[in-house]
Amino acid sequence: MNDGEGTPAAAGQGRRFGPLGTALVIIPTYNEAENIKAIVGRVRKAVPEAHVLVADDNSPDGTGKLADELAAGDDHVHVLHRKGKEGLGAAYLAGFRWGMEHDYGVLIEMDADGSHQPEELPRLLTALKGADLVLGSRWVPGGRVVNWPKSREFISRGGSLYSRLALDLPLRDITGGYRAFRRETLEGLGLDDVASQGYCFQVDLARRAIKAGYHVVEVPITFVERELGDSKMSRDILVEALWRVTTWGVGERVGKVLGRDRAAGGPRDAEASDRPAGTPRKNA
Ligand SMILES: Nc1nc2c(ncn2[C@@H]2O[C@H](COP(=O)(O)OP(=O)(O)O)[C@@H](O)[C@H]2O)c(=O)[nH]1
Ligand SMILES: [Mg+2]
Repeated sequence: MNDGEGTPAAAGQGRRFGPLGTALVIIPTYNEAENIKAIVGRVRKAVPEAHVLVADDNSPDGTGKLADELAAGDDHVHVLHRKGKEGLGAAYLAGFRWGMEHDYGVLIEMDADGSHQPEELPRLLTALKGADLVLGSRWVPGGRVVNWPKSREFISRGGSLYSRLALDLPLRDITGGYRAFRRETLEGLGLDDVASQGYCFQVDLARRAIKAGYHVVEVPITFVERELGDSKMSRDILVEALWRVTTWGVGERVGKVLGRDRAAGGPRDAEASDRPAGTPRKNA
């Protein structure tokens, strides 16, 4: 069923999509000295025409310096040095901004630890030819995780299910961080007011894309648990995700009820939520 073209998760089929521009693979890093060289090398081999941006939060273990060495020997590798640890979301937002300023047509999110296999990038890019946003998905048929403790799988599956139900999203893997965006999609998501971090950042972007009517496709991936270095997952990251997703979900429900009440009082208000599914807010 899943042939690499992906599972459509939202309306939008039949639309014509423009050609993909040059891709920028953004790799956020915090203490990934043991992984950075291998992962950049694998990306360069898997998609030689793509560029890489390492967004490093001044890692104490010298990841940024190692990235500089890679960049010095390869004009397709770039480094964004940030002041200090500000979380995954902030690093991605800075990376997106850098990529858009430098005119890349595709912006890709990928972890440094090997969990997201660069060898799967061509499949994500193929799917993006017919989509606004492609999510690498562990929880669609064909997707899987390797070497993940049951506890992590439970948290991840539970987080996606909770987000799916609370926010009414037609997606299976909502917290994953292996994604390919067309730049027009990112431009249409209103990133200026994104405050979420960690997993919540990924839920936030997926939610914005679906609500804006973009065509989002999930492509099965094999997620491999890191062998080197430590996870930065923390209790705070989980609590933030739970708190924000619940707040968004309640807010949406309240908004719907109030909208319905107002609509009952006059047709003008009903119009506001009447954009047909699959019509992007911005033409992507
Ligand atoms: N720049 C930056 N990168 C981060 C930060 N936190 C995590 N990362 C990176 O984000 C990616 C995913 O983090 P990881 O610890 O593997 O999370 P896990 O896969 O959920 O356990 C890795 O490449 C990390 O180095 C941060 O605060 N700043
Ligand atoms: Mg990881």
